[in-house]
Amino acid sequence: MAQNQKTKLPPGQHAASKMIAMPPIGGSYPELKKEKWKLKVYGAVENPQEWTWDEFNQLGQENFMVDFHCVTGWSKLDQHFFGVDLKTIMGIVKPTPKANFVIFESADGYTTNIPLKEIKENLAFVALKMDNEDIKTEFGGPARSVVPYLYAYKSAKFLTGIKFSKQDELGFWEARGYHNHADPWQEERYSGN
Ligand SMILES: Nc1nc2c(c(=O)[nH]1)N[C@H]1C(S)=C(S)[C@@H](COP(=O)(O)O)O[C@H]1N2
Ligand SMILES: [Mo]
Repeated sequence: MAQNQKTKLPPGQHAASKMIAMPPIGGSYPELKKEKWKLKVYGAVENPQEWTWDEFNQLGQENFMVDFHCVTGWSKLDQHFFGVDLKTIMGIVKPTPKANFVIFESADGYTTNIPLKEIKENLAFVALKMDNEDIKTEFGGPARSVVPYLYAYKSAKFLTGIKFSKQDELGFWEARGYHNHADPWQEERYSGN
């Protein structure tokens, strides 16, 4: 497919030919079997949910082709995912007026935070397939969030919870010096810039 990659590559990034699995924060991969996996969506919402794998797979699913920018410098352009749009999820759980932030929670203890206003205005989804296959453990399977308009540390692997929160809660890397906003086009890599 012909494309002008330059216009898709944020400053300071280089194009990688494929996704690179970054080791999880704890060092070891959580064992998450689909049969036991659940996604809890809770907090400031009218209809909290705890979906099983089968239930979650019955929600409307879509294909996504997105660019994925890792803060360490590589970008995978045009990466295919298949999954459930956050807008579909929010249409069911219905965040209340008290909800200001979305906190993504992972089985390895990882968390990341994004303002709800931005989630409403940008693409964000829960991926269940990558390149038409189940998401491999090293890439965060069985389900991961993907928020392509921000650096990849805002995309939680091994996703098990989505909390709608009144207050901001710094995530794992956000609390350790990474930029709380993480816009790759503004090179918001570290807090303080
Ligand atoms: N649960 C979990 N999610 C995570 C991480 C992690 O350690 N644990 N690392 C983050 C970081 S820093 C990056 S760059 C991306 C890497 O995703 P990849 O391994 O699919 O490239 O996952 C993000 N999500
Ligand atoms: Mo990262």
